[in-house]
Amino acid sequence: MSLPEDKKYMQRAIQLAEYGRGYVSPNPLVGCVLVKNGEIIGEGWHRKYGENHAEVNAIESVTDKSQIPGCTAYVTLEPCAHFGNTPPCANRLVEEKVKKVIIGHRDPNPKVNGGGIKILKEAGIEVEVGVLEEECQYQNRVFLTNMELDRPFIVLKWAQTSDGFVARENFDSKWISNTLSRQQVHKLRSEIDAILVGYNTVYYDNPELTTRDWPGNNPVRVVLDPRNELKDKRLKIFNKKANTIIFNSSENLVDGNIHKIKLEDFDPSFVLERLFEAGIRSVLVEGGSITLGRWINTGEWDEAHVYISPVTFENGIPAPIIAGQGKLQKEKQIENDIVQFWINN
Ligand code: AOF
Ligand code: ZN
Repeated sequence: MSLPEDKKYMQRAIQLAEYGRGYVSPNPLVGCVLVKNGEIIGEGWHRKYGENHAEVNAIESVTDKSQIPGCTAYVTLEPCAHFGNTPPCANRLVEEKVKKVIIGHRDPNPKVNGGGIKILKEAGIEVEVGVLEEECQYQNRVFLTNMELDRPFIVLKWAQTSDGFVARENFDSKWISNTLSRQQVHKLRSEIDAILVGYNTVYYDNPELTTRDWPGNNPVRVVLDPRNELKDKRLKIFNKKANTIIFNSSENLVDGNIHKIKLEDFDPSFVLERLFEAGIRSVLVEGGSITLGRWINTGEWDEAHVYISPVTFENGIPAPIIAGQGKLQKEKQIENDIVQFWINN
């Protein structure tokens, strides 16, 4: 049974884990809090892929190490049991003589999958699993989707007018959402591994697809070019600011930051399979309406972020419709825009 106190410390661990978003992929977000006699003595989170796990950072944050034996560790994810980039966290918790470990959710990674819990229990450590489990799982929805479905997590995003258009008839889509909304999209880009768009979006909008309005890493830019039309090197997606993958039907080629991958079939499931093989764990599908429509038709999406502006176009390219597939989870106001967050049923 979890006590209100346990939830409080787990909530703090979730908050710490969140600082890793955008920096730890393909790893999960993990936070850890060490508590002794009702006081937090150490805190840590997994900061960057390849570096220390959350538990080790929490242990190392304790100034007086003699306080560690007998403490309780709150970890959002089951401590690992394997030698990967770092040694197993479960062993470290045993060595440090932690008395109790409270875990948010089990790690489905086949290298862990209960193994961490087993190590702790065999060493006589009290273990509790499932405190704020849903919250911890929601925070790690990208990692859990990767582990369970062997595919990237897919977020759809578009901006539409209040009368339901994503662009004018001439494909001009400028000035639908406001500046703050566009900044929010850059934040979203900084948290994701890749942004995917179709050829028309590159041709008509010439987007750079970077996170220039938000601190953080640029995602990989992915363009679908089934008719091999993408030639003009002045287009911004060819600049050196990020890597670009171009799926085409004629060649495989690596030229600096530009990777061309030949595909026979541009069905979303094949595209996703190749991206997953390339190490991409989350994809933001940003347009245009044909590409988004294709993803919606196959049902291959997890979340959709829809920016609705008060602007009206009266006619133009219609916005995708997901109401039949998705459930509206929440709505947020960004100045005069409304953002809807949908999740796939
Ligand atoms: C933990 N604490 O903070 C994280 C864990 O490649 P490595 O060595 O970093 O291992 C990555 C795997 O370890 C990852 O897939 C997941 O199963 C687990 N991540 N475990 O105890 C952490 N980030
Ligand atoms: Zn670990």
